[in-house]
Amino acid sequence: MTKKIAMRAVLVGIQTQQVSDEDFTSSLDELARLAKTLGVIVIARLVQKRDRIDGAVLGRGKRIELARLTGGTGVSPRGPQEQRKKASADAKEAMSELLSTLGAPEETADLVIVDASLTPAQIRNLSTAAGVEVTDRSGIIIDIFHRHASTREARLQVEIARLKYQAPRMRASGGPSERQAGKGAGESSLELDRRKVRDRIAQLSRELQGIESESRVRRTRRQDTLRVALVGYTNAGKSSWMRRLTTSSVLVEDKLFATLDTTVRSLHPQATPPILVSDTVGFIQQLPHDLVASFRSTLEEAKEASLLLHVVDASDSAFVAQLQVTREVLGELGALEGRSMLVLNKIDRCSPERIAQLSADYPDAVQVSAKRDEDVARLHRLIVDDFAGALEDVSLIVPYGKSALIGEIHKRARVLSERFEDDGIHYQLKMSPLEASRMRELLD
Ligand SMILES: Nc1nc2c(ncn2[C@@H]2O[C@H](COP(=O)(O)OP(=O)(O)OP(=O)(O)O)[C@@H](O)[C@H]2O)c(=O)[nH]1
Ligand SMILES: [Mg+2]
Repeated sequence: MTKKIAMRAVLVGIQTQQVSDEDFTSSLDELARLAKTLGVIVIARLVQKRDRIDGAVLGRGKRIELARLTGGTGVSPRGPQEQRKKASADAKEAMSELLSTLGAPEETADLVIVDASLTPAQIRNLSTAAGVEVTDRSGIIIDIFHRHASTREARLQVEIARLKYQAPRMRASGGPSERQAGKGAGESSLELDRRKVRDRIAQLSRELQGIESESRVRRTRRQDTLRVALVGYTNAGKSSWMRRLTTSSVLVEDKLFATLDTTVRSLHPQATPPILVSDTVGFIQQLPHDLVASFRSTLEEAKEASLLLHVVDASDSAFVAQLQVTREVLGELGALEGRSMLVLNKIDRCSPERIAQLSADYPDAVQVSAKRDEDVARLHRLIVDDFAGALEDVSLIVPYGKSALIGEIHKRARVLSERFEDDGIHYQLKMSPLEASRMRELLD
């Protein structure tokens, strides 16, 4: 999509039989929020019930209704050129007749957003009928990511996903897709353009690999540390909790995909042994596959954490589906094996009845609000206790010749007792099994 500010869009939802009215509406609401995040103004919603989405995307009547709002003809003629020309001219005439009878719409749009995953051919057909640019859910999400990515790693990840999304949608001449691919003047062959895009993807992927191995080194360095990762649907409140648990100043916004980069900070007040907290990119239904793949390394953070805090917006009526989506993607990433805690957030916005229902449905979850100090203290304690439960009772003797290790022990373990004997200092400790074996190696 182009960077024009304040584009005006028509949202199109196609309800197939399998989808309930409630899920359908909440998905369309979410698409409206995605559009808003991009600064796009939604002027109308157009809904159609169909068994499946065919090549024309919408039925004839709906296409005409749409074209009336976007200044198109409502048709996407096929066949030999002569035939197409004639069909277009007829359709144009029919549309101007319709407009003169019905009157022009109050507002018109320059973008159509379809709440589905469309093929390049479907996008082209609908775009011809509407006379304006057409994009789908993936396209919008990729645009948001593109706009919000700030670190080099995130930028590369998004750019790769964007090029992969655009490559099959490129056209030989004219059309919106050409602008997106950033094609210079003078080149005309579609093949050449496609090859350039492939080369660019390969180049960016190499760059990304370099950065990824750096982050891998950083992560390896952190490996011995206890880590908790905040994961969950976009806008659930992960960054709010990052702020509260670490007193860092990460971005918190009532926007979808405010966070695209993983940040890692120390828990505050700090526990012994130290615990690191990471904030991660949020999930959404139908997250484009290329984006999931691109963000794999960012989400490694979640995979390597020993505790996942799965944050959900308990005040959102669609949260059960959101919970499911997050679990699915985490499962795909192989990040569901460790310990996890379900955090029902924004409880301050839930009615007593809802809270009672949540308690019954999710007896093991914690109900909190990031806005309440006492809840911050409570979740902090739960995290520390959770790790304490995962710590082992360890006895160690540090000979006096190795007293340099004493500092390490105090930093990495909770010291239960410390006795000075003839053969060295006798420790009773609580520490992670990993740390314990590392410490034993150092003592050998
Ligand atoms: N009322 C209420 N609002 C909250 C709570 N937690 C977060 N919010 C609000 O929810 C919005 C989203 O919060 P973020 O912390 O940015 O959410 P996120 O999960 O990091 O979202 P992304 O980074 O976009 O995936 C912000 O407007 C927060 O102020 C809460 O417990 N209660
Ligand atoms: Mg965030």
